[in-house]
Amino acid sequence: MSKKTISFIIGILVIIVGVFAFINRQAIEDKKQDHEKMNIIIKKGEKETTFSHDEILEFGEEEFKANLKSSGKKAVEHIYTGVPLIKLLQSAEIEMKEEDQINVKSIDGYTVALRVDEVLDEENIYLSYKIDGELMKPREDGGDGPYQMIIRKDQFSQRWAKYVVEIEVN
Ligand SMILES: Nc1nc2c(c(=O)[nH]1)N[C@H]1C(S)=C(S)[C@@H](COP(=O)(O)O)O[C@H]1N2
Ligand SMILES: [Mo]
Repeated sequence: MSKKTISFIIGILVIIVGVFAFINRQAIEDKKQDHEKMNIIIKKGEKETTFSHDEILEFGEEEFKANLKSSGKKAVEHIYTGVPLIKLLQSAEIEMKEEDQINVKSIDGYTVALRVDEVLDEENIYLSYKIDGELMKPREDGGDGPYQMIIRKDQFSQRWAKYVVEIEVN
């Protein structure tokens, strides 16, 4: 291969990597903005629905008690305010089969997988935005919000995703 050909190939590779980096950065930036605007995105395949905080409130908020277990600490009971997660999926007209998986994605890349039967239980899985009557602070301000997924029937909070931005069904 001539030097020219090699330079050409390297040039093309640099461009490809650059384009991917750009697309990736754009996707991260979009997610950050949704996080700041208190939006939640529901996704299945090509279909994407964005809910604002006001739209989420219309699903009817509920208050409930749940035990928060932080790592290295004893569980502490708190009062949470939120809406059942299933309401968002229903409103976005997401069809689910028994074997589907619901991936709850957070701004820090954390992902929690839920089964369809768990999500169908309205008294179990909530998209929560208040703790003890106060709006949850976003991650930048040292909070667990603006949204945290509360799984009431799960005593370990490992799956209680903090800073939730997107729910993807597949
Ligand atoms: N987005 C996000 N959610 C998360 C985590 C995380 O790293 N990122 N950690 C989980 C774990 S392992 C625990 S124990 C609980 C409580 O975390 P804390 O101890 O930082 O309060 O949050 C869960 N939710
Ligand atoms: Mo944990």
